[in-house]
Amino acid sequence: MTLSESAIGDLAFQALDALRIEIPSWGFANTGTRFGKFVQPAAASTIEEKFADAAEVNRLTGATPTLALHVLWDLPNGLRDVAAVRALERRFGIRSGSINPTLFQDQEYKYGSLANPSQAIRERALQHLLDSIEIAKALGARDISLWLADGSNYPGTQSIPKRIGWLEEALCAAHDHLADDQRLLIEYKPFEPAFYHTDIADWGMAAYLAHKAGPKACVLVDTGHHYSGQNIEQVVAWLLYLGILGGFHFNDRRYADDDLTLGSIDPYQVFRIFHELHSSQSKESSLGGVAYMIDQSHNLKGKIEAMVQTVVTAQELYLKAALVDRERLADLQQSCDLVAAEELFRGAFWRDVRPLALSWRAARGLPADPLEALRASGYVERAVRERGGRHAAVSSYA
Ligand code: PSV
Ligand code: MN
Repeated sequence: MTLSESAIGDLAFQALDALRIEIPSWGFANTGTRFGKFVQPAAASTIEEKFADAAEVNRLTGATPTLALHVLWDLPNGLRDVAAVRALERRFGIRSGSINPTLFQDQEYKYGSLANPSQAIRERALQHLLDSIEIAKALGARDISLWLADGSNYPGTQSIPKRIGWLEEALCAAHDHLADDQRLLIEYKPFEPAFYHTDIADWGMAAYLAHKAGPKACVLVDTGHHYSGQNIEQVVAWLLYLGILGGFHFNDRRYADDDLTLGSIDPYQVFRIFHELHSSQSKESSLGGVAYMIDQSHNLKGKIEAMVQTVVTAQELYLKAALVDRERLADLQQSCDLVAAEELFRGAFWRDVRPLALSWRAARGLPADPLEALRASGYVERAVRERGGRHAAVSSYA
């Protein structure tokens, strides 16, 4: 390593000061698998409770000032709920983050939303997307994060090219509706709930649609939305190179969209993704920077605990990647000194950055050990007492 200790300290503080991660409102609510829900007594069931939980995570980690909202789950009355959300923002010191249109749960969407063969249903879905953009404007939220469950289950049952055309139309209309400083983030997913074809299945399709929609549209990478073995950091490097990476939904996975806590299965992959972000000459997308968001749903771990664990893991892995000696690495890459290059890279991954994170927390007035501080605060026990009675046992098997 050629970096001096003081340079390492400065880089570490810069990195941790810069890292802001958005947490999802739905990560605090009761969720489950398609076989049923395991209800947690401390789970949030109102938007007020979700804001309270987000504020607690931010108090403990100092890194999560915004909360992603899903329109039908959090603002079921649309624009009429905006004033109440603004009041919660002031009360809890947490701002609304990305606004996620909910285009997958209504019965009409059985055969798709923006790519449904029925013009009336497509129009209805587009209207929801436009309404979501209006909500984002009213909340001062920059990003509209779009994920569609659209696709089909059986070969020959839908026209793939027609559906591409319908998507293009809708996304262009949505793009026209954005304010100058807003962005449309297009998320892809290879399968689930559609199992034969998904209308936006990979980063290439998302990038094409973003390109067609206009300069304020970019791609959102959900780390769980890839086939096993896919080189996600290469996807990230390409999107950065193209200037079209808008943001992330971070989570970890063993098989598919498992929504596990970040780095729980493969921390090296998260490190490699962060390395690409730190290395990029064009960290900025076409408009604004890359938004780091978490998209997890904790069914077995305590929700707030799991969120804190993920944020702390993200901070540690981001820090490790920030400390890669990139100048030296570039020389080693240039001279094709493979083993030395790999050892430098791996060495940065294995560096114990926890003492650096600890000094950063001390300097910023944050708890030394956020998980321990959560336990000591009694926050979860209070939530159990206040919220527990409201959660009736829910079980379903579909
Ligand atoms: C879909 O699997 C997804 O990743 C999308 O981001 C949704 O908005 C989110 O999960 C919640 O269902
Ligand atoms: Mn997602």
